[in-house]
Amino acid sequence: MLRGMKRISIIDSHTGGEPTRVVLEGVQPNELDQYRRAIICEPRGHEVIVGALLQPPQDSNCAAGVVFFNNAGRLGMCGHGMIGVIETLKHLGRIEPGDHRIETPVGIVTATLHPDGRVSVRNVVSYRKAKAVAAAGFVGDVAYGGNWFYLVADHGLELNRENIPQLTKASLEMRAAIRAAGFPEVDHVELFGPPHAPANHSRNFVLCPGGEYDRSPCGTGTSAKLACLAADGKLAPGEVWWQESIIDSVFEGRYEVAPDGIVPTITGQAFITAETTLILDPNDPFQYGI
Ligand code: PYC
Repeated sequence: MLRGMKRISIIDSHTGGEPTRVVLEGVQPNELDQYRRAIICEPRGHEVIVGALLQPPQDSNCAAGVVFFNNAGRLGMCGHGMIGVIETLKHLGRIEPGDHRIETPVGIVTATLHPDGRVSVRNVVSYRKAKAVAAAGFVGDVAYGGNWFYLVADHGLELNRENIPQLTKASLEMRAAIRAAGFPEVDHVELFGPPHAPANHSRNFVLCPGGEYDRSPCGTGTSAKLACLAADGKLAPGEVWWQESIIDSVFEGRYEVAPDGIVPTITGQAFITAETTLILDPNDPFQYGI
C-alpha cells in the first residue's frame, strides 16, 4: 500500500513528435501550480512535455474543459496538445468521431475527430498585432494564435536539426528584445525557412516559453502564421497551408475570416504512447520535480 504517496493518473501521446501528458485524476485545478513541475519535469518527465489538466466543463455544451501547462507555467491554448487531448478522449472511449467543443482559458475551440484518426482544431480568433517590428537586429511580426508569437522569416539561420542549439540561442535573444521593445506578452518565437519537402509551404522552428523547442509545427504558432499571411493577402480563406516542423512533421492549416481577425483550423494526428500513474513519495527530495 502506497501510504502517504500521491498518485496522479496520466495518458501520454505525441502529436508530430511533441508530447502531451493528459492528467486524468489526482490533481485539482487549484493544485496545478503545486504539482505542475512534478508532472512535467525530470525525474518523471522532460521539459518539452505539455501537460493538459482535464476538467468538467462549465458550459454544458462542451465535452470537456482543459488547462494546458508546461515547465514554465500555464498556456492559453495549445494546438498539438488539443489534438493529443482528443486522441486521449477517443482512447478512453469517451468520444466518437465528430465535432467536440472544448473549453480552454482563452475560449472554446471545436475539435473534429475524423474517422481516419486525424483531428482538426478550429482555434480561437487569431490576429496580427504588429507588422515588421525590429528586435535584436531582426525584423518580424507580433501575432496571436491562442499564444503570443514573434514571427521572423529573415534570420540567416538554416532550419535543420543540427542547428537547434543556435536556433534556440537566437530565439531567446529575439524574445528578450521583442519584450523590451514593448511586447511583454510574447512568450513564443517562430522562425521560418524553406520546407524540406516540396509539398509543404514552409518550415518552422518554434521556441516555447520554458526554453524548449516545439517538435511539432505548433498549432497556435501556425494559427499566428495564418493570421499574418491573411493580413498580407498571401493566403486566401479556405486555401491550405502545409506547415513543416524542425523534425519534418506537418500540420495542415486553413482559415475563415472573422470580424477581428481570422479563425484558423489546424489538422494533425496524435498517437498514444503511455498510460500510467505518477507517484509522489513525501520522502523523495525531488518529488516536485528537478
Ligand atoms: O501546438 O500550440 C501548440 C504548442 C504550443 C506550445 C507547444 N505546442
